Amino acid sequence: MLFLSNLIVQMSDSLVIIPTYNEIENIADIIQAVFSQEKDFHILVVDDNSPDGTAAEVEKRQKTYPGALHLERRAGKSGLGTAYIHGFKWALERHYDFIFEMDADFSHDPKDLIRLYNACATQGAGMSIGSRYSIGVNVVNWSMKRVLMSYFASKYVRLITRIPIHDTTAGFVCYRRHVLDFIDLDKIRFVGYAFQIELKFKVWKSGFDIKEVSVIFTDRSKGKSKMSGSIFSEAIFGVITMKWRSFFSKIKKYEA
Ligand SMILES: Nc1nc2c(ncn2[C@@H]2O[C@H](COP(=O)(O)OP(=O)(O)O)[C@@H](O)[C@H]2O)c(=O)[nH]1
Ligand SMILES: [Mg+2]
Repeated sequence: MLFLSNLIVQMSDSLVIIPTYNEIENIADIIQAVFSQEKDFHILVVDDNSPDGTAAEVEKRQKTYPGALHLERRAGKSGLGTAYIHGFKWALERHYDFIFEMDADFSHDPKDLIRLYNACATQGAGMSIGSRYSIGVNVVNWSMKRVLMSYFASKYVRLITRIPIHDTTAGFVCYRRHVLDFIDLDKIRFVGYAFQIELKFKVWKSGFDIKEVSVIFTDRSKGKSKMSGSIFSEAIFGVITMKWRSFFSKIKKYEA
């Protein structure tokens, strides 16, 4: 029976990628929360050798979730963007059809995973985005300064790029496999919020349908944010560079 239940677990079509750096206070709970959802999701944690032992905590739990909880360890802190690229490639080498981005810190509610999944699986989107700004501003516990920065950064990106998305820096996302397969992941250049913008821009320019699903984003209650001034300015200046480049090298359209 155990064998049978393992087989069932191993057959999930969905992989949730969680990048981690010093998330020891959150990692066990977030794993548990994802595995408590009604739909079976698999998890890949991409840890950058967190000094607090996040990876060891994941390893401990792998025995409880054989075949469903995966861990990739990288040598050192190399940024969220490259952690996701690593995770996407890992997922594409396997059978997953729906590939998710999610933070470890409960800012993204695991209950919304199924809503993102449905937007792709039943409503035909190539990419769905857990959006803070599609209906008003759905952010809880951030300082007013950070809400304003994030909100106006999103507006700014929309203005420069013309991308029809309200939350352009969102990091709660579901992709259909063929979308990530089509995008040239080796050409993604940015690391922080700019990485999130760049991917959305390329997916949109390639002609895929993107759906925003309204979610409530809650600031972390445990652990520390890794957001920094340099990540923010990468986004602000990166958008201009990205737009400029797009005039010279056209992004290929996907043909189904
Ligand atoms: N692997 C990896 N994960 C990272 C890195 N920087 C941030 N993260 C993770 O990415 C997620 C979002 O980071 P967070 O600090 O919460 O950013 P914020 O939500 O913008 O304040 C969390 O799960 C972090 O642990 C990194 O350099 N490498
Ligand atoms: Mg966070």
